[in-house]
Amino acid sequence: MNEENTNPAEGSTNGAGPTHSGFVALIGATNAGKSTLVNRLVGAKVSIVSHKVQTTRAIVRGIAIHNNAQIVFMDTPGIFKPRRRLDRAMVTTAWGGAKDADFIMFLIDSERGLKGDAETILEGLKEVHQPKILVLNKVDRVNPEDLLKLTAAVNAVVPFERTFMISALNGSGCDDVMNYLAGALPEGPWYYPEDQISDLPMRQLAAEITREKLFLRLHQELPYSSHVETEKWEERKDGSVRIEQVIYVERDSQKKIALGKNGDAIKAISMASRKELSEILEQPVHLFLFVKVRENWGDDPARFREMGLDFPTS
Ligand SMILES: Nc1nc2c(ncn2[C@@H]2O[C@H](COP(=O)(O)OP(=O)(O)OP(=O)(O)O)[C@@H](O)[C@H]2O)c(=O)[nH]1
Ligand SMILES: [Mg+2]
Repeated sequence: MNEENTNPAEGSTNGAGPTHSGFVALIGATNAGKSTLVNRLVGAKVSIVSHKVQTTRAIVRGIAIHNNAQIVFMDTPGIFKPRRRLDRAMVTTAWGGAKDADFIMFLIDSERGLKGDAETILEGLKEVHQPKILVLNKVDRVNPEDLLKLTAAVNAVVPFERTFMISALNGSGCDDVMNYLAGALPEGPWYYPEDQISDLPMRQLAAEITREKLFLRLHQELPYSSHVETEKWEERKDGSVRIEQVIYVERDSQKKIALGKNGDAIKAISMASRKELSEILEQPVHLFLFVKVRENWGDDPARFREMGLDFPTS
């Protein structure tokens, strides 16, 4: 945080014209690459990514500055057909994010096209009245002709202001998106100090990083019934930090999976998480992971609050 600059709009652009700012919600099916794109546009990891579906659970704001504009990207959970209570909370949150935004970015995995959830979301977007842009992602995986067909098919249902073809993974086309948004967002003061890139408290980002490693390591075995919380954060005199986290699972059998044979899984998860955390924090990290069973945490309102989600009552 820049303590001296209490009014974020002041002095931020070196006098080069008025400032612009606004919120841009990324909406799309799960696994479309929304979090990858937010990290790319912000230029730092603010939201976790995995090859599994339903990685993002709550709205994460990633903040980028481009030209005179401060663009606040709202990474939302992917939209899909909800089954469990947690699913419903995630999907409601994603649509809620769209309502709060100045701009909507609808992200499609070009390889999948409108198959499955993307088509349902597109229908839902008819009712959303903010300006919308279409972003066809993963163009590194498809041939250009298919992209033109997809562009036409999507715009025939909902007309978008613009269509962009990008790869969030290798960055192609991403500058065009930034240039467009920076010019299109309304004039106004910046919402955050210029050196802030996320609104997620460090404790929560640290929990998310561990959850990402858990997802990556236990992709087949561990279902979505896991949740990570940071319980202790202790800065030490020698400049290092001691972090204690708990991985909550719903059943004893899941605890065994999270620990792995001879503790192999938890060790690997801990090592990967510690490595990334010490890079982000730029200080040595001592990470202690514990696995606990908390039956039906997926029905516990307190856990939802901790994740930044509203608790659906039905
Ligand atoms: N080939 C390719 N893969 C990509 C691209 N963008 C994202 N991916 C991959 O797609 C997978 C899903 O990415 P995420 O960013 O987690 O997707 P998401 O839309 O945030 O998913 P949820 O949070 O589950 O809704 C990851 O394995 C990414 O590496 C891209 O441009 N090209
Ligand atoms: Mg995500």
